[in-house]
Amino acid sequence: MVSDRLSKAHLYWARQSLVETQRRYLEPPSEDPQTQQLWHDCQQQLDQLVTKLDQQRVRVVLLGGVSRGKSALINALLGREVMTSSPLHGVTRFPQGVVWTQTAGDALVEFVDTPGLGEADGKPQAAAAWEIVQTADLVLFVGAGEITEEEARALERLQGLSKPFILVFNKADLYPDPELPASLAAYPRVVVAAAPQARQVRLEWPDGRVEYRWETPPPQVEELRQLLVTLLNQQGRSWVALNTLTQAAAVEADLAVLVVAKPALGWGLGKVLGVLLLPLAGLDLLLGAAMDLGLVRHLGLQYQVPIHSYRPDRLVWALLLSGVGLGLSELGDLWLPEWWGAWLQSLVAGGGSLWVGRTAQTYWQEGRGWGPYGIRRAIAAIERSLGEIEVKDSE
Ligand SMILES: Nc1nc2c(ncn2[C@@H]2O[C@H](COP(=O)(O)OP(=O)(O)OP(=O)(O)O)[C@@H](O)[C@H]2O)c(=O)[nH]1
Ligand SMILES: [Mg+2]
Repeated sequence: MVSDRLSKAHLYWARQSLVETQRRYLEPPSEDPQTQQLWHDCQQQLDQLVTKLDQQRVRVVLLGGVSRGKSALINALLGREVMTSSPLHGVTRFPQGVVWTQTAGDALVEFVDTPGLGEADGKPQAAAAWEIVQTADLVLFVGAGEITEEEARALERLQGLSKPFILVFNKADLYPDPELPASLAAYPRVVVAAAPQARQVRLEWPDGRVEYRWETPPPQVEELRQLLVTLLNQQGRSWVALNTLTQAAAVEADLAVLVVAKPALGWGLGKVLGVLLLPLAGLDLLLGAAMDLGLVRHLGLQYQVPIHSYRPDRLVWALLLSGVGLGLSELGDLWLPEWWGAWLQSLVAGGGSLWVGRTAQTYWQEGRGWGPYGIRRAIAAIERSLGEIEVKDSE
């Protein structure tokens, strides 16, 4: 678990990373109106993500099958009836958010209720629920009793999203000891009763009268509430940072394809001509190395990315092997007829340039995410410092 200071640092890092990304794509990459429109949309999305970060609001989305008590759980956590909860199936039709004014801690939290999954003819509702899950910083998956096949599929999909989530087993009054499939044993889970059923109690008075009354027990959500208070205040901001960066990475991927480096034929052609014309093998090698390095730098300038430490080995190997290949081809002069040797050298020189160019392109492209304040680098670092969610056993 991270401290709240580290969590704030994550938020700061994510913000810098977003601003840096926006700066990197400050100008539309071409005059083409379609490209300009796409660029504009992406910039707008990044603006929205920066605003989301600045609000520091942790979004907790409740997801689960119909009638599992998602809406009732929000009401129980808030201590007031905000969401409509009813025995009818499919009561919640659209995602709906409400801010949680906590008594402890200073993280701003928003609960989002979603339509139940698996309602007959409820495809658009389920799609809306999954769409909102994409924006969640934490997901509470609400089940009650045995996990159905539909719920197991939803959980599998949720696991694939790599978002923090907690399994909440509701209706503890009906299912006090819910069975958990082995595949989910590693996930944090809490058992609650958001709206326990009224039960009949028998009262015996001193005068011998016996009375039967219906009593509704209070909700049992304290364990979950405590867990949320602790988690959200300590690492809620890290989750916001992580989730915003993940969304920004998708936007950046869209932006990245708009910027295509112009083919740098000059460097390859210069190298081939030089190798053909220069009389000494040593000069060929020097020129080859200079041209390869020039090509790498030229591409780097086009992508406007600083030198970075993510997988430089591939580039170093490409440069080395291009040089070694050229060196070996020079030996062809010893046993090939004169012009054949020259052809071999120019072929190897050109091939080397092509390879170095391709590898450099990948290196610089990846550098956008992995360089200083790169989105990928920030995501990896935050993920490393965030631990698993721990739920202490109350027994
Ligand atoms: N026995 C029992 N019933 C509960 C509990 N929590 C909720 N319910 C009942 O379950 C029913 C469904 O609750 P909702 O809150 O509407 O469930 P939901 O998951 O929001 O349902 P949809 O919006 O239709 O998907 C209601 O009748 C609730 O009173 C609980 O802890 N115990
Ligand atoms: Mg509901």
